Formats: sequence, C-alpha cells, structure tokens
Amino acid sequence: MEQIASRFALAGQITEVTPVSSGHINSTWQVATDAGKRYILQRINHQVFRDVPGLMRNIERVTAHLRAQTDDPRAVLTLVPALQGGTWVEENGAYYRVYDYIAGSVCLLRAENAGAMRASGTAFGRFQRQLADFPAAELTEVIPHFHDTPERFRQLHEAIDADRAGRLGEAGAEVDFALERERDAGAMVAMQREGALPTRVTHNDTKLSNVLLDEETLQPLCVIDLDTIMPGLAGNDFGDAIRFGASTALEDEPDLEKVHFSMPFYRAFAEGFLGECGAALTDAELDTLPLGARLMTLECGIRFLADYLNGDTYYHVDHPTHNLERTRTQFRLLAEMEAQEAGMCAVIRELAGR
Ligand code: GN1
Ligand code: MG
Repeated sequence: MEQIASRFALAGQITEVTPVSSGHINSTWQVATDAGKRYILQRINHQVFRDVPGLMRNIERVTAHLRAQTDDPRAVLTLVPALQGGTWVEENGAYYRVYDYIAGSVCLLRAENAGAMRASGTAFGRFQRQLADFPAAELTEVIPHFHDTPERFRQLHEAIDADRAGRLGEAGAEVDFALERERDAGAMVAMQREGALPTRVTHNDTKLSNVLLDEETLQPLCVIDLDTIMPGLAGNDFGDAIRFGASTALEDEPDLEKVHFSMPFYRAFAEGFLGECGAALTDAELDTLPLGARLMTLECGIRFLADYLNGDTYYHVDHPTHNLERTRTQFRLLAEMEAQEAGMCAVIRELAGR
C-alpha cells in the first residue's frame, strides 16, 4: 500500500499505512507522513463502480463547487493529485485515490442523541442547498438504477429463483415480508418518470457515518463518501438518512429487541435538513420525504437480502449471516415506520409550515 500511496503528491515521507475498517464496498487506509500529515487512501471497488474516471470526475466537479462556497478547509473533502496527473492511479486493474485527512473530526455509527441526527440533517441539507444550482444532468450516473426500487425487486426475484447459496430456507420470513411490499415499491420512480419530482444532485448514501463532525463541538463539518453522487431525488437522500440514523441500533444489530424507529431522531434530522434546504424543495418533494424513508429502508433491506441469497457477493461481510441480520434490522425499522406513518408526515408538515 505504501508504494501506491507514494504515487500521490503527499507532503513528506510515508511513515505508516494502517487499514481503516469501514464501508461495505471500498477498502480504506490511513497514511501518515514524517511531515505530520495524514491522508485517506482508498481502493475503489471496480466491480461495483465500473466507470472510475466518470466517478472521479463527478467528485472533482462537486467538491470544486462546494469549495467555492466556504472558507473552512474542513467543510469539503480535498482530493490529493496523483504525481502522474489526474486524481487517481490504476495499478494491476485496481483504482486508488487519496483525500486529505480531516483532523479533529469524528463520524458516528449510531446516533446516541437527537443532536447527532440534527447535525447530520444540517450537513446533508446544506449539501443539497449548495448543489441546487449545479447542473445535475452533467454528472455521470455512476450506478444506473441505483435507487430504482422495482429494479431492486427484479434482482431480488433473480436471487430467489437461483438460490445460489442454498439459503432460501433460512430467509423465508424475510422474503415474504419483502414480497408483500413489492406492489407499492415503484411510487417514487413513477413520480420521477412523470416529471412530478425534480432531479437533484444527490449523495445517495446519506448515512450518519458519512458525515464528519467536529470532535469537540459535534457540529457538522463535511459530507464524505462521495462515490454515489448522481442525479437523483431529494426524498431518497432524506429517506436513506432516516433508514440508517433514526434507528436505535446499528445497521447490523443481531438483537432485534434493540432495533426501533426513533421519532425524536427522525424529527431532529428533519429539523436540520429542512432548516438548510426546506425552502428549496417543492411541495411534492416535501410530501415524498416520509415515503422516501420507507422506500429506502425497504430497498436497502431487499438489497441485503438478495446479497445473502446470492452468497455475499456484493457487501463486505464478517460472518455468514451478516447480510441476513442487516436485512432483519431494515425490515424491523420499516414495520415500525409503517405503523407511525401519520406521525412522520405530520412532522414534515409542521416543520415545513406549508
Ligand atoms: C453501501 O460502502 P458503503 O457502506 O458506503 C452501499 C449503500 C448502502 C450501504 C448500506 C455503492 O455503502 O448503497 O445503502 O452500503 N453503497 C453502494 O450501509 O452500494
Ligand atoms: Mg457509500
């Protein structure tokens, strides 16, 4: 890894490269140099991200646009140029890039209080607002049909029919839960197709853990994990953040008794998010925010489930039932959201004041 890192314009000589275990797709290392600098080195999963130049171009353009709107060096990720030019290097068919490490920052895997969710809402709402004038159509669609829930159901059906890992018997209840919800899963994409929802620049992986907070004040610094920036729907960014952050437990908590949808966390995220970008959203978009939360939770659950049935070919797993446990937390959350739908809608109406 040291050899790869040395192909980037780092300050000083590399003293240490340590793996960072986070993320389900890419691989990450922290690099330190004798100039007292730290960097984040990542290997981009090329099986998942087929068009690395297009992906990197999206990140270059979006970070430049954000950079022009702030004086705070910690408010935007900064790509480190490769020595040969460009912002990534290829070696033996693998692709790598380096970011400056953002000092004095933390990211949270779980919201311990509403303040963390409010900060995350502020960060993603600000991201949305600051990119409102960016031409979304000029971005590469890095993963086509990424949040196309009916397409995700098609992939689930394929996984069920093939039963490649022979696990279908272990997942009967989860498969039933998913299929009961297939009929309504196309609501967002249908609205998008009909032109009822504007296409925005979206992040598409708005987990709490994809926001860096100042380690002292816990105020939001910047949004990270920019790989899935694409044209998309605001309701999906809102929804994916709720799916992950408005849970009382980790995404892979095996004890379902600990997993609950938290209305206070939901409300806190909505306060932060709408406080930043609420005025820019259309009435139709505001109406889809609670729906986005349900659909993103359903979609993420069926993606974990399909990967479980396929034998864990997509997400990193630590043990054989990891994807099944992830599926179960998502479906538990979704069931609770369904029961509290009216309350979720009322919060948005109240905060948006429309
Ligand atoms: C993946 O790699 P990571 O953890 O940032 C996935 C997201 C899922 C998420 C679930 C490209 O993101 O779509 O919502 O896991 N990213 C991709 O935690 O598939
Ligand atoms: Mg991601």
